[in-house]
Amino acid sequence: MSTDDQLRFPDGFLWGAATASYQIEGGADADGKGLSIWDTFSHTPGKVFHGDNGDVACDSYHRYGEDIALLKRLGLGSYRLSLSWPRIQPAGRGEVNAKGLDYYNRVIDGLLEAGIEPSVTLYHWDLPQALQDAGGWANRDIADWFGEFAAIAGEAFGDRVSRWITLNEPWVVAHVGYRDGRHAPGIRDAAQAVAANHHLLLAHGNAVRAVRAASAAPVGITLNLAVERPVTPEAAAHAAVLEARQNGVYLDPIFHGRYPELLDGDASFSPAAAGHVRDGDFEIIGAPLDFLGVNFYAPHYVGVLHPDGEPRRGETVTGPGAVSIQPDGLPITAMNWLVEPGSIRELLTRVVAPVTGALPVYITENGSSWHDYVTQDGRVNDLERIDYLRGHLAAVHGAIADGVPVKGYFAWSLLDNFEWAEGYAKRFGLVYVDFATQERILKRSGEVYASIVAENALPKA
Ligand code: PNW
Repeated sequence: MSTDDQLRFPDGFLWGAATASYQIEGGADADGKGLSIWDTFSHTPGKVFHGDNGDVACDSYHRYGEDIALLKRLGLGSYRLSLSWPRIQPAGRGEVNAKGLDYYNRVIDGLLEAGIEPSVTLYHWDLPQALQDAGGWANRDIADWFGEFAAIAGEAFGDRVSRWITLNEPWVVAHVGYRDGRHAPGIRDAAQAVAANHHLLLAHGNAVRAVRAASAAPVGITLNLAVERPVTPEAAAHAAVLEARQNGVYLDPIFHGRYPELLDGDASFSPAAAGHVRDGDFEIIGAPLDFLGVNFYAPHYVGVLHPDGEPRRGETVTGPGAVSIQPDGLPITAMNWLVEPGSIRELLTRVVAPVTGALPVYITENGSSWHDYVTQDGRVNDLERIDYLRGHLAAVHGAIADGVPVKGYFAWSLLDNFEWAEGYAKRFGLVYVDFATQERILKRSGEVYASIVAENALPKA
């Protein structure tokens, strides 16, 4: 698999890039689209850095042809895009907006013409506002609403989509949207968050069944899984609880038909303890999958809170008696996230593979944000992103060598875009976007990625 000077990836390894509807499309009220919770949230003063919103974003609603040309220039085998639910069902239930379906038909057909496989995420956070008005993910009925939406998408696109992802990062939806309120809908309520956790899983299970009824393409879910590293032996118990709260509450129901034992009795983190589980739920949630999608950016370091109850410099309290720590000596991205490539190999070998076994795994997102700028010669010399990319790909290669069946890698992101609560201030793209002119400039990292993709190998250098 490897020669002296390069790390070769397996034949057929799938190379891609990812985006999400609200982060790139714009066209916020074009052609009958309904409001999403991100339209509402981003237009609420104080919620998003600089008051930014996704009204225009990368204008991909109109410029998708340019985006497809960029994917082709990168030589990618697949594009991971998401569907805007309120573009297709403006009220979230019932009536279907034909013009919304038409947009995705144009994108999907354009990708196929360019020889690029569409990998479609059904839900990447832009919930129809009308459904939030009915309780959103905290209302159990959403499992049926989402099943209906998945059936519509399956029937419309199922003949041409190459793989389906039901949900993107349900942990972020429940935890960041309903528990700490940093994302739409901006709710701070542990009871709603733990309900959302369970309803997201039921919705996922219903969607698996609905798309399978309409499409032969493989189906999976994308989870953002945590690597919690204890900095002392005493911190190990805290690390295990934090991993159960983020990983176990999704992996265990999907793959083992139960919530994590470690959280038994904790009604603010275990949907079982909170009384949300009904007979038959785990049969729905455990619908067999064709792959697991994994998003990964950075590990966390966990320590024990000082006995005086005061977090020390660089520490943040993350649970009873537990703190997260920024260890010395590791680079930190513009998001304040640590750079430590070996952690993605640890994730795949220690966290993922013991649960998923022979099931194919795709890295559906991995990438980094830096303070990119255009130099006088019109280039973007994002050397930090190149280091991050090479380091993480080498570590993914290592996990494959360890026996983890990783079948593909999607860089986050194709384009600089609307980075949620951070607005346009945080750039993750392989392509720089000038948001004043919509000019797109391939960064040096994009050139490097294109050569890795063309070689199906990473130079060891
Ligand atoms: C993921 N957090 O988001 C998403 O899937 C992308 O849409 C996003 O742009 C990307 O990673 C980079 O942030 C996350 O606050 C956003 O814990 C925030 C958190 C986690 C993931």
